[in-house]
Amino acid sequence: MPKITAARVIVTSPGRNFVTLKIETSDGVHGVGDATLNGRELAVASYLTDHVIPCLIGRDAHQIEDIWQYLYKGAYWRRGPVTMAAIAAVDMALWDIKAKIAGLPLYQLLGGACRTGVMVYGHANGATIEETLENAAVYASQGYKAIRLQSGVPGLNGVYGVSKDKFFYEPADSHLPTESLWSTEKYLRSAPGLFEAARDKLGWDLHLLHDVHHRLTPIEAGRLGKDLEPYRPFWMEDAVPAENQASFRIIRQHTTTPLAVGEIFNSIWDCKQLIEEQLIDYIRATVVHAGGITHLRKIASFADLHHVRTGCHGATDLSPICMAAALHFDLSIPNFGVQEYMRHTEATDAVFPHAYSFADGMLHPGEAIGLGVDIDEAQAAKHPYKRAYLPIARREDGSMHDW
Ligand code: CS2
Ligand code: MG
Repeated sequence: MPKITAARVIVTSPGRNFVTLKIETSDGVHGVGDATLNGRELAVASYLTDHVIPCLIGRDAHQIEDIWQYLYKGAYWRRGPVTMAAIAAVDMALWDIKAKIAGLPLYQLLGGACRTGVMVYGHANGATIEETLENAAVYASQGYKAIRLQSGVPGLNGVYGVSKDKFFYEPADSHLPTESLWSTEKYLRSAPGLFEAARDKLGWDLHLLHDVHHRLTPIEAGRLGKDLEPYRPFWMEDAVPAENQASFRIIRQHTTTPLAVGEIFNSIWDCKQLIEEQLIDYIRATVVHAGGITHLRKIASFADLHHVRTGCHGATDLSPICMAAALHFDLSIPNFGVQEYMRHTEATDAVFPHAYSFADGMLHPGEAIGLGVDIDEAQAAKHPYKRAYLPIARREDGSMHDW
């Protein structure tokens, strides 16, 4: 049996912070897992180094399910983003090892490919509607079949999802949280115009998506969903903060716009009611933040029973290791919907050489054995950790709003 002989955490910041777990085995095979938790990276690094790695040494690397249960049940303190990102990193690395030993790309171990590729959506954004649509046209010309549209809101100094750099959106951009202004009224006035203009300019063949970033109340979300209906959006994402799952009933009563939620979910318990009551159409939980491939498969299987498809989070704060894991997962499940894809910078790609590739609006994980991604430790060492936070949002009266 391949025994776990060593494991270590590598923190690197090629433009933004990434936390990686590398596990070595007695067979000489190693595996990698993403453990990045944007803005709280070192908490997961410590959880792994101080509390998880000592318990892994000497274990059979093939026992993925047992190790998952051991780390989840054994901690006593279940769930939460730090715990679940740490477990996810172990899980990814162990699947990587198992697939490498089998000599197969991981998706073959997950049941094989259900599709020829994974449809991805890119991010078009701009300070104005015109700028956003110009940017969207660039994505369309690159072959994207699905595009997320975010635009600045007149009267607000900056909006989530609208980046300084058109192609490399990076929200965790400061050593202390920056502040942006929010007005629900102004936003609700401008958002439908973006989609009306988009259908005029881009036509009806593209899937158009929109992220509300937890900014609305359920009744406000119902109204926005209704206002967007004529433009047939693919989805409206994170319409409200989702701690209260029952609140999605109100949104559902008012609109047929498909709903997506879950990029910050950590486990099946965060979406059990949402899925069971068919209150959503897409679940956005990711490999890294929802307990790894092992747990995400459970969520996806449960979702499949309730007509809910997947739409995994894929922002740049998830490392190429998570992206590779997501692609193997996406390729192998029956109820895949879409995969978010924000390209990483060249510096990040140099730290994480990978086999996945983009063509015709689709990503494919490639045929390399394992996850098909690795960490170049010499490159990683060139980029030391740099504290970085996500911004916060305040309303016009100075009070805090959801981000
Ligand atoms: C966003 C993210 O990709 C998305 O849908 O919600 O960009 C989010 O802001 C970041 O991942 C935060 O870490
Ligand atoms: Mg989002």
